[in-house]
Amino acid sequence: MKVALESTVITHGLPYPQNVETALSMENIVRENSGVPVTIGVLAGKIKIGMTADEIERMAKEENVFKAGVRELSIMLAQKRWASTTVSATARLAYLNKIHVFATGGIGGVHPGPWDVSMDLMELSRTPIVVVSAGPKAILDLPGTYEILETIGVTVVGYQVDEMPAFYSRSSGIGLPRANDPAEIAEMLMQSRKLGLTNAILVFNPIPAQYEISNEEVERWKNLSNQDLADAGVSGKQVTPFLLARMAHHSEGRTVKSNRSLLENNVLLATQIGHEIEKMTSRKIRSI
Ligand code: PSU
Ligand code: MN
Repeated sequence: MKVALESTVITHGLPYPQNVETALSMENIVRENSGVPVTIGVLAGKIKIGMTADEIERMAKEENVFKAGVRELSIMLAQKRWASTTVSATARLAYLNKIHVFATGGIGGVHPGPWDVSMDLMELSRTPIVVVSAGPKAILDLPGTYEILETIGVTVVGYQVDEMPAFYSRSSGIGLPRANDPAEIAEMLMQSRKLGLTNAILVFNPIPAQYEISNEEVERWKNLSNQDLADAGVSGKQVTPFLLARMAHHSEGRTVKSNRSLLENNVLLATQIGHEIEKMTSRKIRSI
């Protein structure tokens, strides 16, 4: 049973060497729970479904790896480039490779201010797999992101919670439907596919309580980071990596520790869901 993992969190989400440590630790969690980790990336124009530890390390160290969303994959392949894959690109590649479940940290979404909406959202509306995340990234407009998920028909559930988690913190004040266990989530995917729907089942899994950061602290670092963003004049696809790096700076590394913890927590849940999906799909094949 395979669990997909993305590579942009390695190249653009976490600093070196915590990025390599986290990526390898995520892979180990899948293995310890009887799954096969599949970290996805593009190496010199070749899609790699299951990077080796050496490839992960090389990508983590490299300065100029391109951050590829699904719309940039064709460019990377045609130009034989090195690229890490975001949630949108990883979800698509996982689905094409018959992988049903994918764990990440935070999904992209709606940025406050001038129009900037992640292609993660669009992709989640047309790729029928389970995606486990700790909420939209804290730097985003959370109510706006939740509303767009509704508009484009993405199934969103909270894992054993009734409130949307907010990445570094467990609460956002935004209510959402609750999922009770991994089998129930697997069943949602089965039912959704039976209905002929194309959307992902997006599972928001709150960060473990001991790594939670209060909304007040996050807000303070976010304001400082947004000021840095305005001063630096950064825009486009650099916005998210820039803000995550500034959050790490202002929090003196606390956001990095929390980010690692929520990623590991999501991988564990994704692996459990993956086993349930496998049981259901193998039952179906036997009964035909
Ligand atoms: N989750 C994290 N850190 C990250 C990301 C997710 O904990 O860096 C990455 C994902 O790859 C996601 C991307 O798809 O950030 C979103 O970028 P943008 O807002 O530019 O679409
Ligand atoms: Mn963007």
